[in-house]
This record gives sequence, structure tokens and C-alpha cells, in this order.
Amino acid sequence: MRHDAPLAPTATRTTCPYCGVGCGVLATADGKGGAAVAGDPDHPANRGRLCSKGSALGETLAQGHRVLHPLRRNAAGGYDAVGWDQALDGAAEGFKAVIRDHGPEAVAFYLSGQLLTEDYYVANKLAKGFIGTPHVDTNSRLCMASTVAAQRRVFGSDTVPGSYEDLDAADLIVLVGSNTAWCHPVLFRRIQENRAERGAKVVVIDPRVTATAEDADLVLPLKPGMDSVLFAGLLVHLADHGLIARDYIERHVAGLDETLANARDIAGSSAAVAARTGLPEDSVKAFFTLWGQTPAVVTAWSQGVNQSAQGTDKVAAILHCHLATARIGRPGCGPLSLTGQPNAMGGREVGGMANTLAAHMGYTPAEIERVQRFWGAPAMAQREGLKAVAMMEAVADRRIRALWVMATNPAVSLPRADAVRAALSGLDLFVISENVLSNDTLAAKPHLILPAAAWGEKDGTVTNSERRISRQRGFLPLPGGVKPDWWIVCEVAKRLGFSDAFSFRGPHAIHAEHAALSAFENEGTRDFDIGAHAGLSLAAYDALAPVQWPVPWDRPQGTARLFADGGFFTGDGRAQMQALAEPAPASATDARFPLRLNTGRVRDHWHTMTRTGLSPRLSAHVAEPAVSVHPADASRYGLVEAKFARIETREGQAILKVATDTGIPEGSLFAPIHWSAETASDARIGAAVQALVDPFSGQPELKATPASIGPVAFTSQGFVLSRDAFPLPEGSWWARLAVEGGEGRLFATNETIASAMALVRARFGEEGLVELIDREGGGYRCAVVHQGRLLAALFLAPTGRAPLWDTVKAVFADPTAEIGHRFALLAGRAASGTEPGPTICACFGVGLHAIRAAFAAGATSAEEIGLRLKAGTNCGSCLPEIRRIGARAFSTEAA
Ligand SMILES: Nc1nc2c(c(=O)[nH]1)N[C@H]1C(S)=C(S)[C@@H](COP(=O)(O)OP(=O)(O)OC[C@H]3O[C@@H](n4cnc5c(=O)[nH]c(N)nc54)[C@H](O)[C@@H]3O)O[C@H]1N2
Ligand SMILES: Nc1nc2c(c(=O)[nH]1)N[C@H]1C(S)=C(S)[C@@H](COP(=O)(O)OP(=O)(O)OC[C@H]3O[C@@H](n4cnc5c(=O)[nH]c(N)nc54)[C@H](O)[C@@H]3O)O[C@H]1N2
Ligand code: SF4
Ligand SMILES: [Mo]
Repeated sequence: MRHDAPLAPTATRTTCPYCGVGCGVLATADGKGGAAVAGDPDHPANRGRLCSKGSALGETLAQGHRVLHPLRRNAAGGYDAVGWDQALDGAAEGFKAVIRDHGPEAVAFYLSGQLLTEDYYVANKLAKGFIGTPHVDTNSRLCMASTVAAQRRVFGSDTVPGSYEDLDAADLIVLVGSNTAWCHPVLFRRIQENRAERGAKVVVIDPRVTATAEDADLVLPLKPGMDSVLFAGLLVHLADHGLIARDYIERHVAGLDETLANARDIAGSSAAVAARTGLPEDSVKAFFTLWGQTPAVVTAWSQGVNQSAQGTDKVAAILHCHLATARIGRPGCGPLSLTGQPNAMGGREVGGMANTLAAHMGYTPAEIERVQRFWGAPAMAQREGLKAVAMMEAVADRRIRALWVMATNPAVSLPRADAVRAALSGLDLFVISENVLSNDTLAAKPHLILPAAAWGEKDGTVTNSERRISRQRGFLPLPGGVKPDWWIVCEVAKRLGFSDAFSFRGPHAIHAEHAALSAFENEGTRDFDIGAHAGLSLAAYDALAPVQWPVPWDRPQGTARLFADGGFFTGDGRAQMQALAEPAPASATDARFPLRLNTGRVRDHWHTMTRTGLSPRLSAHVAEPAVSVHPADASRYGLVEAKFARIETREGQAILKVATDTGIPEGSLFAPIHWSAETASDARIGAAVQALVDPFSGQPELKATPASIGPVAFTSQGFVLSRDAFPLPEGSWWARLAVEGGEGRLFATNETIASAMALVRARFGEEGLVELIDREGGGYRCAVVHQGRLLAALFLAPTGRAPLWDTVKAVFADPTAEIGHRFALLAGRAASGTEPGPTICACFGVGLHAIRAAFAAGATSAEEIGLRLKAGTNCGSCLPEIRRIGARAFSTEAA
């Protein structure tokens, strides 16, 4: 829904299920399974804004792809729908058998930052307290683990000290390894507003020049993995220029001298920093001076920092600079970890990770005993469990026999994804709680598929990047036999004999217990204290307003910032600086694999696309999986724009379309993580990613795998549009995408025109079929028209980009479009307007060509484009791209 649409008075206040910004959403069911959504003007995270993904939430609620009833695998390898009792009994019996034969540590849970806090709490409690296995880990291991490890080492607790308000009050914002414009778009808008209104400066540190860097004051495209060199160098600069806050250090921080000596070894001078990071020395000096002279500085980071074999050191190096200058816990300054998933933080709070216990406690004997006493736990885990990558190795070598996966798609998202998928198929008991009927992990054939409530149906809390706990509230009925995740876990727990500990009346009761544990024997010794929620009634829980923890019993209004006056959770109250290891990537490139494969996100897709892949609007920005490569590397390796390339690594391979991009440094490749076997033939990039991990956090280095690239030739390329699935010939490369009115596939093949014609006939017959065959030129176009409506179309051409895709897609989308001139459609003249080109503004559906035309017609700024076309005036996620299109228009004009 558009931002200017009227709000229904019956709207439900809830929270966006995508990124860790945690925007408040007002949702109104439309009575047809969908919903109208708008930003909640009263939510402090977004104050009414939503990005393209949040705005399109209403388009992702269709039930066609949902798993609606429990499914049990049968002897033939198919699935039977079973009742909940059978499914839950089956799960419980399966776990009992594995525990009996192999002990509790043969059982593992793999959870997700997309679970609600209450779901997460009961899953963690069941495994660690009642089954007695420590092997509970989560996709947060791939996401936030390095930040968790560094904050625990340096602060003594996993505490994000600041608030989003600091982004409004800062004079300098440093974005490290974060494509904020695309991945945390609403925060990026806040940063841009601060720039416009207060003149804040922005520095972007990323080997790749992204949309985030486009308006930045200083762009530092450093060599991959060299962030800790830069921040160690900054610490040296601060010391050498008398910028250390001696008083704060003396009272609140330990280890400065050793850390400084270590930093001098790593990054002695700005010249040394420049040499090691590959940055111009002037840029390094400019950065050091700017950071040193600006007291109100926020350093924010995301996966370019965390997903690294030295992610913990990278985070520590950033924390050191803020501690050394006492720029922490005060308005407008501090280190700010931008969390990825909507509830990565909640998962950390309940201790859903292998190396934490519950309520931010760890595995010291006193903490184990305390949690055990609080839970009345019969079989408390006694030591840290296996972290994600190690857990999957244990699945592969059958130390782990039973695995329960909830709300994550590890056969796509874990490194060495092929090996993961193979390992999962060998489990004695494999249970998945899911929303969808089909994904790559389900393709590994779990014994039980448990249908879980999805966003809009489920109820509970999430915590965003600034420690703000918000309610997710249901506004749709549970479809079919679907149940909330917490209910499913508790029912299995009861069948394992733990009724007393798992008979919760609802998520509010779970939240109340979680809150009570956070306050239990706490007395200010642990950061995570939400004791004010301990006695929360159902009514109070339902009315809960967004609040930042800690929320101890005597401070129900919450806490915006921590550590301005020290008070670290280290025992003696002093933060502990850490010496860093020598910065280096986990593995070296060589003659066979000379490039570095970087992986990450695009603006309008979320992870493995199980939701955003359903939205035609979100599928139009980046329609197909492409590898971005510098033009010099493209010519070096024989690659051609819009043709295809095979990426190979020591682990596996993928075939992607080629997109040249001068923002990609030479010597590296960038591939999106979103496409899976569900949505493309050969684009599951996780299969090619190495599984080497950080020694403290266990987080894998997902952005620097040694790789090679070479061209892949197909004789022709095209697209097919159909109301339902259309099979393509074996061996074709394809990417599927949601289009208005049905399904689209962009494809490439070595098949002949004759075989394309045969395929079309086999599927649709001859009736209503019109064709245009260019045997000599190697082109073929056909349309299937029934009762004046376009039912299907297949266009094939020898080279270059799929022809007329946008034009035919527009006709296909319009149910009222009369196909009067069939041959005109085949010739590409049927559409009313010109081809829109790729969608730039997802909110108002404005394409590249219209924006180019408006610049050509005299528009001079993104604001004027907004006035003329509305593009960029809702969520603003596309503003950096509109500016780039404008800049290109002007540079070609000038030339
Ligand atoms: N559109 C969209 N938004 C999302 C998500 C999504 O799927 N789609 N997912 C959410 C989740 S779970 C997460 S974790 C966040 C991730 O948010 P981000 O971390 O912002 O996203 P990524 O694209 O993974 O990576 C960010 C950048 O790290 C850079 N990088 C790679 N190596 C290095 C390095 O050594 N140093 C530095 N400084 N930078 C490096 C990459 O070039 C990339 O541009 O996004 C969240 N938001
Ligand atoms: N190479 C590479 N790999 C990466 C990354 C990278 O940058 N590079 N990023 C990593 C990061 S940061 C992340 S966070 C992961 C994300 O990776 P995943 O967590 O694997 O990706 P999703 O597509 O979000 O998977 C969520 C699954 O849970 C289901 N689901 C959604 N909501 C619910 C619910 O409420 N209940 C249940 N039971 N199921 C639900 C969805 O249908 C979907 O199948 O990928 C990681 N992998
Ligand atoms: S920035 Fe976008 S994806 Fe993230 S929470 Fe807000 S609306 Fe959702
Ligand atoms: Mo993430």
C-alpha cells in the first residue's frame, strides 16, 4: 500500500518481519488473505516510514505456497498429511529413541533470528534444560556472532550501548561493511536527513562501492578483511594526537597500553595503514582526522565486519576507538551494531546460541546452577555446544542424529551448502518447522514438516538493533492447521514428559517467565534485565509499547544508553581492550582461484526469497541472479555483459548472469545470496562459499572465498510468461520470478527453435497460438491467446538481453488487455507505452526508462523526479539509484 493511502481505524500495530531496524507497521487485513500496510507513525524506529520490502508486505501473504497441515514422510519418500497428535507424538518418539540409543547430545536444534523471542525461549529451554543437549545454535551464527563475541570480550556483556537517536544527533557517521541504503533503508533515510538538516558527514568503508557510498563524504574501498588495520591505525592516531580520554580510561577501561602496543605492530603509521588496506594515504589521514576531531561520532557496522575470519577482532578494534575517546553511551556517539534479522537480538537475549545459556548468562558453574534452579531443569547442559558450522559437520559424521530446524533455510544459507544438504538427508530424525511447502532444506526430505504460523498470524515480541522490544501482533486467522512455533515446541516438550515446565497459556506467559529469569539473582550484575515485565498480565502484554532494555522492575520506561559512566559487566566494572591477531583473510588466492568471491544482498529481496519472491513489485528491481564484476576483469576473463559466467571455488560452483560494475574492485566478484534451487537453475551461491570460521565467534568468512570465473555460452536467451509453471528443456539456465498474473522465467538454452516450438505445442496445443519465426536470425516468438487474453508467451533470441521482456510482461499483467494485434505484440508494438525497464522505485512502480526520460526532459535532481513521477517519495530506498541515473545523464550530456 502507498504511504498516502488512508488508514483503516481497525489497523493492528505490529512490527516488520524483515530487517533489524524493527519498523512499526500498521496492518489491516483486506478480508481476502492479503493486507494493507503502512508505517506506524508512533513507532520510534521508523516514525511512519517503511522501505520497499516493508511496503510490499501485503503482497507476500498469499497461502498457495504455505504448508497448512503437518506432513510425515512415508516409506516411498512422499508425504502424508497427518493430524497434530500423530505429528507431535512422532517427533517426541523420534527424539526419545535417539536420546535412548545415543544420549541427549545426539540431539541438536538449529534456530533462527526470525523466530519470536517467546518461540526462541521455549526451544532453548527444552534443549538446554530438559533434553540436556547444549547443541542449540542459530542462523545468527552467520550473522551477528562476531559482534556478540567482541561485545562479550570487551564490555563483558553482549550490549549495544546506543540508540537510533544517536544517528540523528551525530556529526559523523561511519558505516563499515554495511550496505545501509539497501539493507537498513529506514535508518539510511534517518542518516540522510541528519546530513541534510544538520550537515553530518558520512564515511563508508567497503571494498565495493555500493548505493550507500553514493552520497558519502568519504569513501574508503579498502582491501577485504583489512578493517582491523584501519581501526588499529585510528587508535594509534588518537593516542599520538592527544585525543585519548585519560580520565575515562583510568576509571573504566583496562588494557589500553597493551592494546596500543599491539595496534602499533599492526598499523604503525598512516603510510603503513595505507599499504595494508590498499587505500590512498590521503584518504586514511582524512579519515583519522575527521574521526579524531568529531566528538559526536557513530560507527555502525554489519556483515562486512561480522562475516569474517577475524570478525571478532574487527568489532573489538571499533569498540576500542570509542572507549579510548569515551565516545560511548552519550547522545550522538557510540558503536552501533546494525543487526540483520528482525529478532537476532531477541535470540541473543534468550541465549539461543551454542555458547550462551539464557538471559545473557554464560556457561560458568554458577550460571549453569542458577538457570537450572530457576527452570527446575532435570538435565541441564553443562558446557557450550556446537556452533552452526561445527554442528553441520557433526550431522555429517553422525555424532548428531536428530535435528530440529526452525525458521531458517540452511541448505541455502550455510557455507558449503551442497555438503549441508547432503548431511541433512542422512539424519535419523529430521524435523522442520516451516511456513512454506517447498524450499531447498525441505528438499533434503525431513521426516516431519510442522506447519508454523507466519508473520501476520503469530504473536510475540522482537528486539531491534537498539535493544527495543516491540510486539508483533497477529491480524490474520491461523490458516488450515497451522500453529505458532512456541505451541509446537511446548507440545513436543509435554510429550517428552515435561508438562509442568511447558504448560504456558500463551506467549505472554512465556514472556513473563523470560523476564523473571532476566531479573533472577541479577541485582545489576547482568546487562539484560527486563524485570519490569516479570509480572506482565495478558492485557499489559497486548498493550506493550516499544521499549528499550534494560527494563528493570524500577525503570519500566526502559533505558536509552549504557556505559557513559562505565559500569561494564566484567566483574571489576572495567571494559577490557583486546590485543588483535595479525589481520589476514582465512584462505589465500592462488593461480587456480585468483579472485575473491564476495556475497551479500540486493535491495528488494529477503534472504532465500520465500516471501519477497512472491511479490512482482519486489521481483522487478533485480530480476535475476547476476555476478557483478569489474569491466577490466570481465575482459580479462572473457566475460560479456548480460551473458553468463561460471564461478568456481574449492567448494562448488554456480552459473550467474554477468553484470559489469566499476564499483566492484578488480580481483573480486560479488554475488547475491538470494537465489536457491527453487528460484534458479544454478545460482545457489552458498554451494561455492567456504566454511572457515572466526576463532572466537565461530562465524564463517562468507565474503572472501577464493574463486575463479569464466564464460558459459548459450546459443539463445529469452523469457517465458505463463499463468502456471512452464517446463523448460533440461540443461537450460533459468531464473523464476513473480510477475503480475502468473510466473515468469528468464532463461538461456542451447536448444533449437524447433525444440522450443515442440515444447510450446506440448504444453498449449495449437489453439490460439501465434508465432513469429526468424530461422535465419535464430529468433522465435510466440503468444498463446485465449478469448482475446494473453495466456502465455515465449520469446527467444540469439544474443544479449531478453528482448521485450518488460513490454510483454506489462500486457500479460493486465487482465483486461485485449490482444487485438497479435503480430504487433510479437513485434513488440502492442504495449501502450514504452518499455519501463527495470523497476527503480518499487513503491510506485517507476522504471529506469521513465526516470531517464524525465532527466532528459529537464529534471535536475532526485527531488524533481519525485515531483514529476512520484519515484522515491515513499520509502526512499531508490533515491541513491535515482541520483546515480541523474549523474550518468549529466555526464553523458557533458561529454
Ligand atoms: N534488502 C535486504 N535487506 C536486508 C536483508 C536482506 O536479505 N535483504 N537481510 C538482513 C540481514 S539478516 C542482514 S545480516 C543485513 C546485512 O546487511 P549488510 O551487512 O549491509 O549487507 P551485505 O550485503 O551482506 O554486506 C554488506 C557489505 O559488506 C561488504 N564487505 C565485504 N567484505 C568486506 C570487508 O572485508 N570489509 C568491509 N568493510 N566490508 C566488506 C560487502 O561488499 C557489502 O557491500 O541485512 C538485513 N537487511
Ligand atoms: N554466502 C553468504 N551466506 C549467507 C549470508 C551472506 O551474506 N553470504 N548471510 C547470512 C545471514 S546474515 C543470514 S541472517 C542467513 C539467512 O538465511 P536463512 O535464515 O536460511 O534465510 P531465510 O530465507 O530467511 O529462511 C527462513 C526460513 O524460515 C521460514 N520462516 C519464516 N518465518 C518463519 C516462522 O515464523 N516460523 C517458521 N517455523 N518458519 C519461518 C521461511 O519460510 C524460510 O524458509 O544467511 C546467511 N548466509
Ligand atoms: S527498514 Fe524496511 S525491511 Fe527493515 S524493518 Fe523497516 S520496513 Fe522492514
Ligand atoms: Mo543476517
